Amino acid sequence: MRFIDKTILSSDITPKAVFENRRALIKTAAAGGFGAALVPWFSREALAVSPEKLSATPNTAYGKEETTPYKYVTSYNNFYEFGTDKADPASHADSLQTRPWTISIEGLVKKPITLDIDALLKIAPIEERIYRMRCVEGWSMVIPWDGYSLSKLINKVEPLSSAKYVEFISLADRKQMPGVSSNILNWPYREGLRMDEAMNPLTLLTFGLYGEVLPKQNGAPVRIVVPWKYGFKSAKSIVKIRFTEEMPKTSWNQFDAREYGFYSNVNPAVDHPRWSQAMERRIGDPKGVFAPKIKTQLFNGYADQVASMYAGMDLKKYY
Ligand SMILES: Nc1nc2c(c(=O)[nH]1)N[C@H]1C(S)=C(S)[C@@H](COP(=O)(O)O)O[C@H]1N2
Ligand SMILES: [Mo]
Repeated sequence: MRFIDKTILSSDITPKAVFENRRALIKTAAAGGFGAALVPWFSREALAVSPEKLSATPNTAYGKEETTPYKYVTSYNNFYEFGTDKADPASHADSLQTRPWTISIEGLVKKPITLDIDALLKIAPIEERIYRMRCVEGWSMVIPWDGYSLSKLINKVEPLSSAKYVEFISLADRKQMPGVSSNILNWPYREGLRMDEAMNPLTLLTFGLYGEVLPKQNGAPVRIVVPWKYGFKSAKSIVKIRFTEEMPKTSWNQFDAREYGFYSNVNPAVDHPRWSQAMERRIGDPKGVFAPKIKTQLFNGYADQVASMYAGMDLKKYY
């Protein structure tokens, strides 16, 4: 793994370089050039279909950190509709049909609408923003996402004043998603945000990463990205966005309400009942498992942009 890390320097992480690298990996793997244990993980990723470009204008106001190499972003995933192992989404998500794809925006809005994915893409200019992502399990990545602020879409549908929350509902189709046959979660995968959280400019309606259309394992063709909250709040492959008066029920909260609260803001001072949340392991660190863990920041480092929404709230109670 460390040998491969050296083949991609952070300075040449462009989609093209990544793609060429993947081709080189296929050849090396086919020639038996890696340790046997490495071959399945990398060759699966290497054989992924060649990605489709998505033009996006970088918006560096949101961050300039060094990004996690593409190969990790697209091969170490959580997407339980395709299995519970980190490698499952990359190996099984090929069966997901991402076109045609429609998304319906409904509930407490003046102008409910059903949009085709191509129409949705045209609502606002696509920006590329580098966000830190922190999974509740203790790992993190830095990902250049391509999308626009969800607020742009919300303004179009004109929520009623009674709309207090937004619910995100993922596709759940047994035929395309083998994991949906297991009852590990309550399908469809559902997540939610309070209205002010959904309107916060950081909340990104996301169509791509690294200047390419979202790989299926990352939630194609459209997902949400909420970088100050644990990763599970960022629902993938969304088919419905619903505005509600009541706090939506969410799949992980139904799984275990004590472990997965509705807010789930990244907070090093509030432990998960079964483990500490004080530290994180950055995936793709060249030192691998020997890399020192790093400190997790309150609101994942986005306090300047989001803390005011929680002023006066007891974050231990509203976890
Ligand atoms: N529909 C759906 N969305 C999901 C998940 C899932 O299992 N199903 N997993 C979540 C979790 S736990 C994380 S950490 C992120 C991972 O996103 P990534 O694989 O693009 O990094 O997706 C989130 N969105
Ligand atoms: Mo996660």
